[in-house]
Amino acid sequence: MQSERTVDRAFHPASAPDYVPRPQMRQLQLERLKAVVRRAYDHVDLFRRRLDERGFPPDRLGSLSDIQHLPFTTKADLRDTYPFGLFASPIEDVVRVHASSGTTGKPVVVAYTRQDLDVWTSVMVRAFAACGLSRGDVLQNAYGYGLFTGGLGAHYGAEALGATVIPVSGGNTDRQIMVLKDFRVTAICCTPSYFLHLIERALELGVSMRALPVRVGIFGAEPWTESMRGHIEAEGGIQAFDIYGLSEIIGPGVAVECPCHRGLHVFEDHFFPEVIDPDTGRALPDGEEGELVLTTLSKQAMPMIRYRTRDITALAAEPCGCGRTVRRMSRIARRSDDMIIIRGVNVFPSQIEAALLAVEGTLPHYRILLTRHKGLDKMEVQVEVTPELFSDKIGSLEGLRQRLAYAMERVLGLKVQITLAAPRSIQRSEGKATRVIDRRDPANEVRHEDPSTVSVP
Ligand code: DLL
Repeated sequence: MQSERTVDRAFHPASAPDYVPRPQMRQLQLERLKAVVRRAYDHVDLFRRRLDERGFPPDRLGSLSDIQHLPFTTKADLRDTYPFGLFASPIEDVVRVHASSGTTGKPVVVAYTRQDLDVWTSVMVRAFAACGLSRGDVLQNAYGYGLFTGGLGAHYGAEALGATVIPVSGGNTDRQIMVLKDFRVTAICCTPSYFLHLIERALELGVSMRALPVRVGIFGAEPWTESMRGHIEAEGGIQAFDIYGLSEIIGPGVAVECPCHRGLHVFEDHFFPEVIDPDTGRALPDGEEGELVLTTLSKQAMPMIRYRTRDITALAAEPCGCGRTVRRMSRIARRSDDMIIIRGVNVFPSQIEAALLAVEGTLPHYRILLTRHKGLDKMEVQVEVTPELFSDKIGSLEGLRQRLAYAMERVLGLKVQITLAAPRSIQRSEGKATRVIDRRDPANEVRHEDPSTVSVP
């Protein structure tokens, strides 16, 4: 309905598929699913072998629910076929390659045909339009340019939208602040942790982000919480939107929030979402939380059939106040593989972030340090405190420490050592933040960052 669409500041014609009636969308999805499975079967050994093993040739696909008969694809499959083994297009048709490198082993390589890049650009146009951007906006693109998909993905989308793009890339923080200030920037995209760093550095340079014309931030590539959004919006004087994506599927632009901020709309005409029980692989109904599985519906160079993302979410089909009909997924607060098991208790970093930020006096800069003493696991949470509190009497610091320890024990059911750190003492990230440092096995120190990350220069 047109009146509901006006919630968005800018409706871009490319956004039309976001509003199609559900039966029409499902019809389109089925047609595309059949075509993509056929393409994968005909051109990729791995998919052909797996479908043959299941006795499920592509022409048996009769309805969307038949998708559950298709085999899953995992990151291990990408590694095993490194670098080009899952390509469904000859190299002459591949016009771009990106890669996300892990801390160990070979990177995951992904490929795009000309048409794939056009699709990517179109979903990014829809993403930016959903965040209220339009022609006339000046976007500072501080996602890293390079093998990481963030920089170029956002770049072409914003240009196609008609916005003015500043391709500043990640890092060089003082220059970022100069650009923000001097180029009349109205929107910025980067990781949420890097935006926090920008706010803080700007203040040190005597620049208040709140006083600048920047009004929108489009943040993603790493998990962040509602509490973090509250902090970012208050300190940055902006409206913050969550954008989700992953290299294996396309890059940024799989899903994005609209101004209602009630979950992220998935661009379902190109990416078919399912949520499964990560232990059994069983599909879960809308509303239930589980692992997000995505199938690309239009990818040519590298189709992905039922890719297990490891990201935990739930799908919502109810109508959204913005008028979009495409389903929403809840924000990704955690991955199935970022769970820390400490003395038998399961802990997710997002629970720690939410508990920390709920206590007044802390800053959203923290690290989780895991060690082992005489066979017993220990968890230390280091968190920065506000400068006012830090220069205050020892008594108030001790009071804060106790409140934090109590909040942590209540949320996690676990005693946690709290260390209050001086403002600016915890290392800042320019791309994806590293929150967990696991020193339980010193010979094999593990940093719990997404293994698919690339460090953004
Ligand atoms: O991070 C693509 C991207 C770039 C998304 C810029 C958004 C903005 P990868 O490096 O392959 O791709 O990492 C993908 O990052 O599986 C999630 O675990 C995590 N992730 C991405 N966006 C979000 C988000 C890019 N909004 C992995 N919230 C994914 C939480 C996110 N986690």
